[in-house]
Amino acid sequence: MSSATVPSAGTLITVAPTGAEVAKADVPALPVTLDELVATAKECEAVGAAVIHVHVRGADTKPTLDPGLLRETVVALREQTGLIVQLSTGGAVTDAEDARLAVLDAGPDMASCTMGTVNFGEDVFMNRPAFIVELHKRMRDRGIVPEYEIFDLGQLTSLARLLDKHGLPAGGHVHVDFVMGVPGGMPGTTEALVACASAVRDLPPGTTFAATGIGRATLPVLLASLSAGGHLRVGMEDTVTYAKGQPVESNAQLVARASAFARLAQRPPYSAEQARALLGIGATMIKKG
Ligand code: KMH
Ligand code: ZN
Repeated sequence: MSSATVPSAGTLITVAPTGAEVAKADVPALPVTLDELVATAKECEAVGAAVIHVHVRGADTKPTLDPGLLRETVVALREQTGLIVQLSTGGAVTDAEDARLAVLDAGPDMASCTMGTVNFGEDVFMNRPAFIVELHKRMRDRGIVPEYEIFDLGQLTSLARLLDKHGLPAGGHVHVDFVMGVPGGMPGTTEALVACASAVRDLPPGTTFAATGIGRATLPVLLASLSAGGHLRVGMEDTVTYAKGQPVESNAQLVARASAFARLAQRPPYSAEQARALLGIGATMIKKG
């Protein structure tokens, strides 16, 4: 067994509270204002989240990459929580590359970096090779730790090629997130997760992975990831249904369930401090307080 597949003693839980696809009008519990986002972040930290994956919404509740709002959001989350702040560079499928690259100017601890183009329902989530290289390099230049988002098995091969050619990310640690069950990407099944977890062996030693399942794939993916030694991402970006016919009440409800499963698996949630050590996020980053 390579070091990449040795289960961690604890579980890194990331909350993805908002995303760019769910409409506030359809899901009133979705956090869209800065106050709602900070309140959600505090609740989720209290029940076991260590990382927050952030998409912001404008005053019209629609997704935006407004640079001022992104900066304000990073500052507010740093001031009011101890969470690791990960900004989405994926944005919405309609966002331009320049605006997605400019997300890094907000100075987050982490940012997402999707490893390939994928069909996304009826849309296309575009990630050209040259764009990925630019994201990877700019993050390293600024000391921002990437979370490589993997929507399909072959994207892990693309990541191996990227790292071979352009070197390791800031902090030297590689962390990937399998986003499973997007219509157009890989399915949210145990078999697909095992295939991805096995392919992690082709990445640098010590590479860690998390997984999230979209919609009804949430629970199968959560359980498969825990049993395969992986970490977890949950949140209303990925599912707005807690159980059949039962809408999610809050992001904290999803984080609390993930924490409970992690404890049952005897891999309790990592604190944000433990997560910083795991992910290679510098101690010099501004922290709460
Ligand atoms: N909203 C999706 C098109 C990311 O955050 O980096 C892209 C996404 C991935 O959510
Ligand atoms: Zn996202």
